[in-house]
Amino acid sequence: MWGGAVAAHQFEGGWQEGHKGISIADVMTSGDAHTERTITDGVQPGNNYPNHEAIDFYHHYKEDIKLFAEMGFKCFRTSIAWTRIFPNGDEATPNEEGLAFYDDVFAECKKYGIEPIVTLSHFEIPFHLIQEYGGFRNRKMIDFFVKFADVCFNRYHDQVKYWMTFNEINNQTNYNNEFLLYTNSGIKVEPGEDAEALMFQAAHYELVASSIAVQHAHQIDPSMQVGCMIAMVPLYPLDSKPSDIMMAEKAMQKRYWFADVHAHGEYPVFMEAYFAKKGFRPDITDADRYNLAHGTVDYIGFSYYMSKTVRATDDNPDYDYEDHTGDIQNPFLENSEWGWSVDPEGLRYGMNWMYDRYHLPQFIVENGFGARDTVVDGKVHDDYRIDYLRQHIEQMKKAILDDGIPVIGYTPWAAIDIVSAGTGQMEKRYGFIHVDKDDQGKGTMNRLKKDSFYWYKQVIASQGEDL
Ligand code: P53
Repeated sequence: MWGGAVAAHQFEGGWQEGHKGISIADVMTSGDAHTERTITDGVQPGNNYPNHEAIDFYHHYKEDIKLFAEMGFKCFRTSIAWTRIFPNGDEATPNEEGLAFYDDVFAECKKYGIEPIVTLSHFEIPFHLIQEYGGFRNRKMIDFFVKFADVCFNRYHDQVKYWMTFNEINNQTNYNNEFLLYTNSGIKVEPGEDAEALMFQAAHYELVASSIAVQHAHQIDPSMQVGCMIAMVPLYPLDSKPSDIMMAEKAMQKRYWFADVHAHGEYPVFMEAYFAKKGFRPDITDADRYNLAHGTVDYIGFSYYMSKTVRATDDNPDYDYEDHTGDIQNPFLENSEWGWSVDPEGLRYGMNWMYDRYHLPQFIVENGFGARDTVVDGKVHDDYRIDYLRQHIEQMKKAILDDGIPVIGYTPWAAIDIVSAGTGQMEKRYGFIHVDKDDQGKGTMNRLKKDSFYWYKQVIASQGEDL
């Protein structure tokens, strides 16, 4: 299935429409390539919160879905904003206006034969659950998430067959990055706290919540397929030096054990050994282990943008992987303005690596190139984006045809220009459709087809033959 992807908080806007509650995305200001987004204590006056309005899909959804249909989309990946369904997260009953909005969106997709693909939690935890319960540092979050998932499965199982539980659950491997721990788990680290220990506990609760949701989905409607969602950023050794090879192996384990639990239903031995070595005693019960074993995922959903490179150093004899360990420039690759390497072959490598390990169908639910675009005479000549996507589709074809990997679909990021998750910018653009809005929030919001729109239309029409 060819299509495109977005996430609710990055494109819907309408942050207070239909009794929607405040989400963690609503308290993040705008940054840029060199400035981190700030997480404020609630919505404070005087700040620029780019997700509040985003590209206002909330009021443009008919026009936008029509454009997706014109490109020939067979599927469309979005998320359900948790705060439209449970504005605070801990209500007894869901918000009917929020549910009705997605009825309309999915019906509009179906009108054109577009299959909706849905992520349940895509950096959109209700802010109230952070304030009241501390986010995923609290076991109660399992129940809140499962309740949200159940409501969505029951309501939409006739419209939505493919689901994912937690978007890029493994981003928080870089637990020292404030943004990544907050968007995955809703955790702000207090002075004196051990961020790594908090991360492992939160991730455990998320993995258990995911495994319960998988079991419920299968009970509610066995035709539903539930996947995990992993950020596949392969970690290469800088050199053929054996210690660099070992560093890369340990780094891959540390970044992908989340998928091991999702797919195999148990913690890999290296993680149990690491907990023992570090003295971490995560709250893991027998019931948790039962659920993990009985709620394994149906497919591996993943994003792919870039690879990173690691090397062994004397001050890290145990090969512990942390954020900075993967910041070495690969001498064979070039980077985007935002420092993301461009590595098409890494997609095929990551797909092979995961297929060897999980033997599950794969769904490439994000892949794309963030770049500045310029509009000249009503046109956007984004050949750099076309080049990026063409090279990645060529590698996907090799993975399917030469390596035999089953692939459910390909939904590049993004169907349309939206707010960047990492920087909050509009001008880090990914879409096939240009939206007239800048980083200051100014613009007409007009939609304009880029060159890549026409190119991707022809790719879909030719089933990937005409690249
Ligand atoms: P932006 C880090 C590494 C890889 C993908 O990212 C990431 C991140 C977090 O920024 O995010 C995913 O907008 C994510 C999307 C996001 C997209 O990649 O920062 O699932 O929500 O928009 C692109 O350039």
